[in-house]
Amino acid sequence: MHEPTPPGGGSAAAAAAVSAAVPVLLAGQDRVELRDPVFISDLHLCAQRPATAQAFFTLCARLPAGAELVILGDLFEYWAGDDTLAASQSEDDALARAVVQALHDCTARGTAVYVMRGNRDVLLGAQFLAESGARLLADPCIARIGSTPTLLAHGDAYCTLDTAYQAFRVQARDPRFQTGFLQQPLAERRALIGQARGQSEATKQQLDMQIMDVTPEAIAQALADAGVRAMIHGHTHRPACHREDDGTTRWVLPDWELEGPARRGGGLRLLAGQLQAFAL
Ligand SMILES: [Mn+2]
Repeated sequence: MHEPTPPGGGSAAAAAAVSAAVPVLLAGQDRVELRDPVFISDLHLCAQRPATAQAFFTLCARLPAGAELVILGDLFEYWAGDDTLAASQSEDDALARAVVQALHDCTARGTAVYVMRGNRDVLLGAQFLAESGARLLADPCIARIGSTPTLLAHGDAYCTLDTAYQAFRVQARDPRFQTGFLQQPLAERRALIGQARGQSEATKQQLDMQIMDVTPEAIAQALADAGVRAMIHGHTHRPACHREDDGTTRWVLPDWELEGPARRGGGLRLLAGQLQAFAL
């Protein structure tokens, strides 16, 4: 979905599916109270990464009742639409159902699940939320973690040096673009996303590493707009805790890759009132 896709001649059923896919967002600056949160992002789950998916299932199964699983985008490698959950044309369909089941098991046990859309799964919609029991977080939103108001974001909005990506980001979040895209048959959407991912990988290899990271100006502006001094985001795959001279703190979540020898993954959790990174 790198290029604009004209709306196809969708049937009434397709149009109904599209309207059902438009989620009810929490308001942009809703305050979410988190008491025992576990933050993760950028798992990039797909059938081709079974060990990573298994690590996610294991984490879900171990979360206690009363905890909150907070997923800050790119849970999935890609999301072609919620009709994935009723499809059987790809191994990724079954994986998607298993992920939704794992999230549902969490919510059924009393572990709240919050999901923010990332750039890869920006089309996560109402059916995904209904079947998983997850609540959708706006990007960005403010969470009160213990007593600290903290800005939560996926992070891609702050990579402002990548102007081509920012133009695409605006388009990918345009409801009219999404509606047109979702009216295409699922197989065509998959093909279009596959093409876009191929282009994206090729482009990334040519981009300066600095362009792929957030800019300090964008982060400072986001914190000022929100009126907070702490934030958590993912997307850049550069896990860190940046404690700045101005007293602000910015946590960056790791991506997950558990297939090869270079295993990595983990997140952030609250221990004794302090955020702490954990590795898998
Ligand atoms: Mn991302």
